[in-house]
Amino acid sequence: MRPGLGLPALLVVMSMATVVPAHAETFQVTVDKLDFLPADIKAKVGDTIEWVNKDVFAHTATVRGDWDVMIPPKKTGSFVLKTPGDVEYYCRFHPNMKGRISVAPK
Ligand SMILES: [Cu+2]
Repeated sequence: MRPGLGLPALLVVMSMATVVPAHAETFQVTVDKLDFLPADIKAKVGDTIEWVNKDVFAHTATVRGDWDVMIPPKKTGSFVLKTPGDVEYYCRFHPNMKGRISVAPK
């Protein structure tokens, strides 16, 4: 008996992998003990920032007058960068937590 499903299943897996756009990156920022690490990131439009919260309380990544990402305790929050420029973000619950993203055009 020949196993009939092996090759088609492999092709499906390979075509799924090619759907991911090669040029967009994901940057991880660890949130630990009231700190964004790294606090300074260089990215470009279309990239994703993913915050990984190691603390047992919630944080946010908030840009005044613009976007706001909730980062629940022991979970992640993410945001896709849409506009170029330098952004400074902070946590609404702990305003002395600060980070910076320098967003280059695509
Ligand atoms: Cu916070």
